[in-house]
Amino acid sequence: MEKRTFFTAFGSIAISMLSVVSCTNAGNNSSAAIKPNIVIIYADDLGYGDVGAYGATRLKTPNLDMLANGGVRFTNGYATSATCTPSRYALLTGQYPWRNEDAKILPGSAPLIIDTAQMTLPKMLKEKGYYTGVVGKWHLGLGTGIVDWNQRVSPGPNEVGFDYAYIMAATQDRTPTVFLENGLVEGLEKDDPLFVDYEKNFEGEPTGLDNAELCTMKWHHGHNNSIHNGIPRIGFQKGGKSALWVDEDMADDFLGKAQRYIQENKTKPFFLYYALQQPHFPRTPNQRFVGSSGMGPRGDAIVEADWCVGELIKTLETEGLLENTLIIFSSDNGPVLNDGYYDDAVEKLGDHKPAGPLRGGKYSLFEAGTRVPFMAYWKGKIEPMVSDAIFSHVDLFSSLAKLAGSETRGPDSQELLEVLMGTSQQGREELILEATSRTALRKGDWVMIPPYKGPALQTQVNIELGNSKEFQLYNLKEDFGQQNNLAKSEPEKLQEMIKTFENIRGTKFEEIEQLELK
Ligand code: NG6
Ligand code: CA
Repeated sequence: MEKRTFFTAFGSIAISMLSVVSCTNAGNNSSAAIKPNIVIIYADDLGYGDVGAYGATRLKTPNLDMLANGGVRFTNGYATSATCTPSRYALLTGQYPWRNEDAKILPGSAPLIIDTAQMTLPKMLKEKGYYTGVVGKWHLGLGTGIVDWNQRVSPGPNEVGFDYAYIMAATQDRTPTVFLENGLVEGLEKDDPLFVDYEKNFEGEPTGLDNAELCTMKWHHGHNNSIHNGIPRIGFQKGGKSALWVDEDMADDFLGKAQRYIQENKTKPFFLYYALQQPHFPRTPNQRFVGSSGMGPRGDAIVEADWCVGELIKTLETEGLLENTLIIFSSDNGPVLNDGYYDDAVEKLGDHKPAGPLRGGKYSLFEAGTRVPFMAYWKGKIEPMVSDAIFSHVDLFSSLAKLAGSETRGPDSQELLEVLMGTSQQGREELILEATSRTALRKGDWVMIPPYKGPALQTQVNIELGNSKEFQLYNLKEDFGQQNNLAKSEPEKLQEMIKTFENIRGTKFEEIEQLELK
């Protein structure tokens, strides 16, 4: 009776209390009721062997190890390409990069290579109610041709699905050496406009080639155009002095923006693509990290990147978001020591193996080109485990779509959410690997690399590219380091692999070869 009276008298209050209770439950009960935040942290040129959890011993990466050991640590996680632009293109579009002939390493003046009509990862997430942001390295082109850096630069990240964008246009070694916030060069003053050119220098401007006395970092190959901060770059630029970045502060700049993005958007589901610039050239760790690895700037930059990841995790924790955030960490391609400057990476390497036990490195069709550290961490939701399933970054599109409740799928992207979450080990059956426009096939335990002309060794970077006059066939289960070419002793397997390769590529090998070597 009393109860009835209560409900009659306070009917509306009782109802609103009930809805408060159900909301709170939804908040605690992460994925089923509310959408988790998604953070993709993407390092630049970090190798399979550069992380403690993947076997590095001299190099300490406690925060990456926490993600790897507390989540799913993939041993067969792949970037789609052995270089940056194509890998990032596939990550954001769910499409293999070799389907787009513009998806190659781009100059800082290149137009945007993602069609603004194309479906993208951030667009798809936006449709499902996510706020979307990118902080860090872009390298997918900006504008439509001739860019005026003194106006809003468009189309760019905002036009392909990002609500917020704080980026460097291309790479740290390329002009323009400025940040853009939602298309506008940050800190630019009207009376000192910024100009960029990749063909010719601006009259009177010093270059690495002619003005070695102005360079504090010495170039080894390439990297001898405009000088900023004592570092000669690829590409020419003039003016925009107030907007030029300080290389040693770049990690702090990006981290600060990423943290602010999280703090400002914590009440809605958000997606953050945090694209670290380390350990790509030029390696300019902040003074706080100089000497921290004992391996010179490359090691120090990795220690710095690891610290950035730790700080970002702390922010998620402080904001009470860690249990409702899926964190994915990986790298856009494999490692390189000397990519164009003298910086002691080779001299101070000691016994550290950036590629771990894998053959090759950045630019290579061998495994170290594309197989990278890759882990998925979600506190309280993902059980710690090691997964040997094959998972490519191109699969993140469809897998995250499933997580966000979207039916949209990427053209080459397999929906492998359970694999990502560690509840299944059924990964991809096969995968096309790409390195500087050459392609190969991974299928099951096997890798087939078709014959390619061109040098076997890229001498300047000292990396085996995977080129050979012969077909190459490796069984990764028995031969992790790809030392025994079984193409001659396993002719049936070879034929099967060629057939699968041609089927996926949609063209005969001979035509592919001509296409890529012209
Ligand atoms: C190469 C650069 C290299 C690096 C790379 C892009 C020369 C000689 N080499 O052309 O230093 O910038 O492009 O790297 O210029 S990536 O990780 O962004 O793909
Ligand atoms: Ca890269």
